[in-house]
Amino acid sequence: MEDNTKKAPRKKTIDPAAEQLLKKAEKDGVSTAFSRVDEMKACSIGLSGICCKNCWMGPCRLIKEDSRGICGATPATVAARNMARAVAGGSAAHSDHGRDVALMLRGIADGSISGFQIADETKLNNVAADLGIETEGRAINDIALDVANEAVANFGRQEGELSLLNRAPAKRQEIWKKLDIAPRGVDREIVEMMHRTTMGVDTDPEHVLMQSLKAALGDGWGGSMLATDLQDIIFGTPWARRGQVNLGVLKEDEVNIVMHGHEALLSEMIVAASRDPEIIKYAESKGAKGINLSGICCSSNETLARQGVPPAGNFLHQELAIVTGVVDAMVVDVQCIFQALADVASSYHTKLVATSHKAKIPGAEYIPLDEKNPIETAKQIVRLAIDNFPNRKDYEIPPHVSELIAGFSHEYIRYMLGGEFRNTLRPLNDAIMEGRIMGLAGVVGCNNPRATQDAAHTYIVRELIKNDVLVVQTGCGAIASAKYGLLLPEAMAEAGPGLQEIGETVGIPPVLHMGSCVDNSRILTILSDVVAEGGLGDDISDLPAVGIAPEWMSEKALAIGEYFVASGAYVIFGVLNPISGSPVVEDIMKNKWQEQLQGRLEFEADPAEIVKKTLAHIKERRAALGLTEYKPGKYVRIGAPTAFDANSKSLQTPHGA
Ligand code: NFS
Repeated sequence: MEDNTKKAPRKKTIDPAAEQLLKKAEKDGVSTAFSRVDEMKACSIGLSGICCKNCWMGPCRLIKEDSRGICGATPATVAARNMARAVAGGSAAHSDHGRDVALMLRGIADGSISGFQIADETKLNNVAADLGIETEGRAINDIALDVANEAVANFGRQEGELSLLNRAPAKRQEIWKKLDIAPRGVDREIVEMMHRTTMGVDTDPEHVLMQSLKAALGDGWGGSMLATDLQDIIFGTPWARRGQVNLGVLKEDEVNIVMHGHEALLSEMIVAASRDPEIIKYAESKGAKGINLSGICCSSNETLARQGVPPAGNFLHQELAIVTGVVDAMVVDVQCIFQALADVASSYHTKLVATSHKAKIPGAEYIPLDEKNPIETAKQIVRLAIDNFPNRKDYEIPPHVSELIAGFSHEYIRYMLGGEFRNTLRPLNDAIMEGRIMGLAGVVGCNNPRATQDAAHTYIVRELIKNDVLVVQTGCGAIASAKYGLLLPEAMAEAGPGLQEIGETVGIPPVLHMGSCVDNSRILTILSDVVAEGGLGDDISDLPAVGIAPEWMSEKALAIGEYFVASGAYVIFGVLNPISGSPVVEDIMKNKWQEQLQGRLEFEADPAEIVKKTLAHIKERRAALGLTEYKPGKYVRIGAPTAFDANSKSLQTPHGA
């Protein structure tokens, strides 16, 4: 992909709302990630993965294949260790989030946290069954306590295996056993990864990377999966719902609170506090017509999917939201939060509020969430935002808002396809087998200011749906598609004829919003369920499916990429290649992993190439399964004339020809 450095503002994004606010930021003399990227040229040695900073004899820059570090480390060892440490970092972030949710469930169940009830008892019983916990005739709180304790035990377990690995196809579990990468405990694999990559321990690149897969599996099938499942139990399992997106959701006559970060607890509490009649009255007493909540990043995906709170945007919108001048408070917890938010906020009236005991931000107000009584902290924060409402000065709200549908949990997808009593994935499997749906793609991950915001996301998604590939999305990728209307059933007009037929039958969009980044675990569950449903092989690696992170930037994205590979998926990352300095490591991740795991990880900067590789892989998987050859045009495109049209005007296709 083209380097984004030194481009005029309009080239930095395809989003007209972002474009408008970049001009305002420039006029206001405010720097953003979009402008700072111009000043910060990436170090080519660090970027290609061959700078070693693991001890202070260096840093050693291994610019040639025969370069050696002071300890003798090769470029392959260094690139493998850097990748592995990034995966450990990403896995730690998701998993520490999951641990806190498990501790919260325990607190709710034993009564030490007040003000909560279990929102989804069915999910509690289902998760309990997967964890081997008896449910028959037991009180809800007793089941919840056992579920929470078992979840907590998964983090610190020293021996054995994570509980939810049993959701994977049997063949996949065998592969993990054979390669000794079935994680024992979530924490243990991350700690071992950090130990093995410290100076003078594990220097065999293949061996180092194998442990990175084990740590990543602990994220996907452990930390993230528990975060998703337990958040569903506490706050409710997402169900499809309409919503809105983009900076135009901010309101000039209401108190605007933007929730940014990751953990559902904070955002759910702010939602609850903002609905309190006394708080609403307080807002009115300050001249506001109400309290308007919106979100950024994964906090936003969580509250969108469960409460319908609109996202103000994805990762690169965090500073731009403040630049509007109407955000009375931005409330943050952990992950993907720019330190620069405090600087940007100081140029406007916005109060930046840090709420996690794990994350203080210089320049931000610090109001740590009282974990035993979080609603009271949330009310304090909402009042602070209300008090700030009269301090607004000049402002500019871009007019851009798009409609969307979000909330496709795997439970909802099964319900949608089979109804209340026969919930099933059978119609999905049949559609793939018949070739109406050519295959599946998970298009996930971040924005990266080194690439044009949303350009690769939307290009890839559009090309895939055009080719009858059903797309599922999470994280900032899902918000990207939402901004351009791709999460609406109407977007089926851009889909291929086979996918359109499915849309007509089930009423779904061609792109399904499955939640936040920890909810990538929902994709693991659904892929396993598709395998279990039958007719598409006996492992995730048999499925005509690909994972793509077109605009990634985070260690968490690398962890997700690796756990999908370890689960048997072909995964492609866009923008840049963090291991390009070592052809040996590239070969391991592509070819060796293909041999061992029937999954591989590739870095490909060109979005057109990503589409090509995706479609080729899907076709190849279909052929291996002996499925009907994919023939575009075999099915009827919505609105196209049908055989009936020639004879009878009354039998036109549903939208009329
Ligand atoms: Ni995912 Fe969610 Fe967005 Fe990237 Fe950050 S918010 S956890 S890491 S930037 S998709």
